[in-house]
Amino acid sequence: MGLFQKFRAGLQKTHSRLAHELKRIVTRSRKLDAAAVEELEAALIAADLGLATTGRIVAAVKRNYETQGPAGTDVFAIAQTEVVESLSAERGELQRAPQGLTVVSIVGVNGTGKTTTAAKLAHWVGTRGHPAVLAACDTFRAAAIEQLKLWGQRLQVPVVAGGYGSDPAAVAHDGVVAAQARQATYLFIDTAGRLHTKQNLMQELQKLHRVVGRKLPGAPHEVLLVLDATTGMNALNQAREFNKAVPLSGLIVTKLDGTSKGGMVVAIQNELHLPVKFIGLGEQPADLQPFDPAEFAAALLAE
Ligand SMILES: Nc1nc2c(ncn2[C@@H]2O[C@H](COP(=O)(O)OP(=O)(O)OP(=O)(O)O)[C@@H](O)[C@H]2O)c(=O)[nH]1
Ligand SMILES: [Mg+2]
Repeated sequence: MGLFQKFRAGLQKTHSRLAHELKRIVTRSRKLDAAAVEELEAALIAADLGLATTGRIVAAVKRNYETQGPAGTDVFAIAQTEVVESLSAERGELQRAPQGLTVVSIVGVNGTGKTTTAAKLAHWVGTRGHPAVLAACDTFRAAAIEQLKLWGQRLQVPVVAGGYGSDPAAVAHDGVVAAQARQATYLFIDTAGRLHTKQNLMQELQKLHRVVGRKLPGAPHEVLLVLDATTGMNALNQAREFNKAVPLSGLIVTKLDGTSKGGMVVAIQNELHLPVKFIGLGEQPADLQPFDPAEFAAALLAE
């Protein structure tokens, strides 16, 4: 399956609802009267595209209509262009240290998809010729270590783990040592789910990053916050608060296959000025994909 098809399949819920609405509005109101403009606005906001991007799309549609009339106004194409433009400010590639090991810390609130995403990322870089190691730094939740080990077995990625209740920073430290010994390109650190309001847990995360940085200057090279798309705009607040405690380098939005509000990716990137680096479109390893604004916009807004 090509990237567009993957995005298309994963964004099906958002796409079918949004496209259906847009089609209904344009076919019913060829004149684009005030009521139609309002409906257009409502449909875009319902997909969680956010006020800024919605405003851009509506303004562009109006402008186009005034200069070219209904025949020249392709709402789908205009919306695609505006979505791509509003996403183009941030660069979304997974970083790579200038030399040696690249350490990527995966953080977020409970259940957003951190463990699955860490495993999928290890697989993703592995298929591109970059060996990875996983560090099981969720030493808190029952079965969290086994869950990551199982992924490691399934994807043939080595997993560094300690015991339950052990210090996550110590496991991360051991992860760096093991990854360097194996000459791995990437170390993905799976951290425990935590609420941004729990100060002691945020401090634990800061300590983990400090310890890793002491072992390998420059690390962690990426701190990626995993957000669950089905939580909608709650994710925005999570991201703001996490970013205050541990500076983030990017976002990963998971479970886009489970929501009709996939436009939240656009709103969140615009609000936070943090790049969305990957998106999760399902539970299989290949369902994690690098975020490509053009493919995303095309899949979201195909007619
Ligand atoms: N449909 C869908 N499910 C996903 C996606 N990403 C993760 N999941 C599922 O979400 C559930 C939680 O995933 P985990 O990786 O365990 O989440 P976590 O953030 O590590 O959870 P905690 O460690 O408990 O905080 C699992 O059932 C995953 O299969 C996705 O992109 N799409
Ligand atoms: Mg987990």
